[in-house]
Amino acid sequence: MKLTTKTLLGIVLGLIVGVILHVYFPTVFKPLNDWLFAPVGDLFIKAIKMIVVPLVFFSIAMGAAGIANPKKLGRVGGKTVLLYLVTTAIAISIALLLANVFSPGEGVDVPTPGETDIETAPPVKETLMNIIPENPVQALAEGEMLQIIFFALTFGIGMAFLGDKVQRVREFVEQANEVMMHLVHMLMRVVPYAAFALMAKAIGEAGIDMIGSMAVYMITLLLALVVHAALTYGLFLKFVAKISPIKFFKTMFPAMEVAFTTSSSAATLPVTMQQVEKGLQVPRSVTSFVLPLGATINMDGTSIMQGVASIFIAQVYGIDLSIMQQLLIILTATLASIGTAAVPSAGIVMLTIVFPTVGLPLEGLGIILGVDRLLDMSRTAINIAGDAMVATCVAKSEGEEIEVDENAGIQSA
Ligand code: DAS
Repeated sequence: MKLTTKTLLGIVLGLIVGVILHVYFPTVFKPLNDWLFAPVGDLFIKAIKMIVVPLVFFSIAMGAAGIANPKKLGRVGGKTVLLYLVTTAIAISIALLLANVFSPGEGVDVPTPGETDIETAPPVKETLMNIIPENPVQALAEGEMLQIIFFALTFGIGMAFLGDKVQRVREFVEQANEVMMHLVHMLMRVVPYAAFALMAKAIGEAGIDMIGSMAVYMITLLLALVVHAALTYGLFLKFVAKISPIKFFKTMFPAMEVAFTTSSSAATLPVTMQQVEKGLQVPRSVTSFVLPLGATINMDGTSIMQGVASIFIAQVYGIDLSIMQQLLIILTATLASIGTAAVPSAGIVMLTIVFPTVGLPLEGLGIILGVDRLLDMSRTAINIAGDAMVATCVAKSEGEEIEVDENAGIQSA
């Protein structure tokens, strides 16, 4: 049975068990939660925490090394990275705006886990002042995520500038990154069981209201994805690439379909390239750099999930996030997108960077994990659409003629 199907089954069973226990057998729920649901959920969260520090370091160092060398980056690369970071920041801003408007987490009250509360999060100014780690080893040991990101970015930039002189270091980082991505893949195989336990725990604790809150969370996220694609991409396509957004999305639909079904930008890359080159007439000289880079470091859909999820979990635990903290979410999620692997559910793992930065308990992952598989499919489709949009804008800015041929490339099924 496919992982997606198994996860869906885990979600539905968790929902049913949670409702039955909460409504009819509350006395039975507590021991079951103490001995089954909570331990399974805690072990899964601990496994994510185990892999996130090396995963973030190696993936962000790899991402930075791929973009940082001005000699290689050049004009096209500079424009590409700038557009990727700008559209990601816009994506998160849209996510935070809609999440504050729809307030998906209002109305349910889940007890904040004992050892984590908002007071432990340092003030934003202090966090930003401490972004440069005085002792990178200590930062890695203590899981200081923003410091790890900064160190990984500088390490990757150093690798890029030294080029072939540090080929063996680069190979080590590449292989270590492969290992960490495989661990993510292995960890995701237990998602169906973790989703069942965490869903039963969440519904058993918060009751039926939680189902409604999760529905609002999903709707808010999906709406933010649509607004970002229609508004942000629509405006860039119309006024920068000077092509019809409707024709763009019709041409990219086959690639978005593959992204939706695979939940992997990396697996979709060959189809993305085919559609952008044949359907949008973007030359290989642009696609060969912009699209593989985008699949690695540009994930607007993922950043939207991280923005909406942060507000949702803060509201569920009754934590008020200041505007400054929400701005810190934009910075952290934008930087985290550089390191998010282009594989299924990678975005949920990278939430372990965003949450601690603003003092949100990682246990909140358990509340959204259950429904994440469905949302991963949608956000991955937006991730690749963003890559294609930037490739089109960069090609146009380089003087290439963009003629949309909707009938070229793979026809949608
Ligand atoms: N599934 C990831 C991708 O391939 C995105 C994510 O997990 O958020 O783009």
